[in-house]
Amino acid sequence: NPHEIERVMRLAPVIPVLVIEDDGEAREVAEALVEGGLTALEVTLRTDAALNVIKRMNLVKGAVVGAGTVTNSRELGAALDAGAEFIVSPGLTQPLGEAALKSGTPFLPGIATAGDIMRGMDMGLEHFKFFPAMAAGGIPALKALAAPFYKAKFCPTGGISAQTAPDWLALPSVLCVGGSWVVPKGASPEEIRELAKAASSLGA
Ligand code: 3PG
Ligand code: 3PY
Repeated sequence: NPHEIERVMRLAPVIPVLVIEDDGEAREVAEALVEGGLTALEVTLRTDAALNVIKRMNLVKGAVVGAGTVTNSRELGAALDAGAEFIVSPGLTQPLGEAALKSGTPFLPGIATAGDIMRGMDMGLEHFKFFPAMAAGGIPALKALAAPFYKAKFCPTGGISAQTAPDWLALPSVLCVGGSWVVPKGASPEEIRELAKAASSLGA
């Protein structure tokens, strides 16, 4: 059920956007994030290791592992075969939207304009990633878009930091934010756990 994405969006205030090159690190990164309170994990399909990362993170108790950067139905199929429990895309095309709905997997497509939202609503979707959140106009842009589409719920992602996340989370249309800041390149599991802890208490 595509609306089950709302359950994923409500697991924690922040969905870490993960770009992991080495699947040997997957397990300890996921464990650190879950220990810190972030349980919805978005593994982007931007590295050769990504599908193996999804498989390995799925072995971590409490982790709800999704795939990000899913841009077409071929990638959707690969992500689902790897065990992705939700699907995130930077945008929304008709072929991807239809394939995602047919799969029944919780689906969070990216939108940046009123037309994007209308295309999603035509498909019965009400939950969207606002991407790229800062570059597409930041909080004023999302507020303006959320006014006419008052039923829509958003996960802004792109250029959001620990410092700016609380302002986004204060918007009634925002259920969570996405960001890469909780897993900086080269960070140790301890550092990731601390960043996750701070992120999981935002907006509380
Ligand atoms: C991305 O595309 O990598 C995500 O939007 C995360 O962006 P960020 O690095 O700005 O958080
Ligand atoms: C994605 O990679 O899925 C995005 O939407 C950008 O973070």
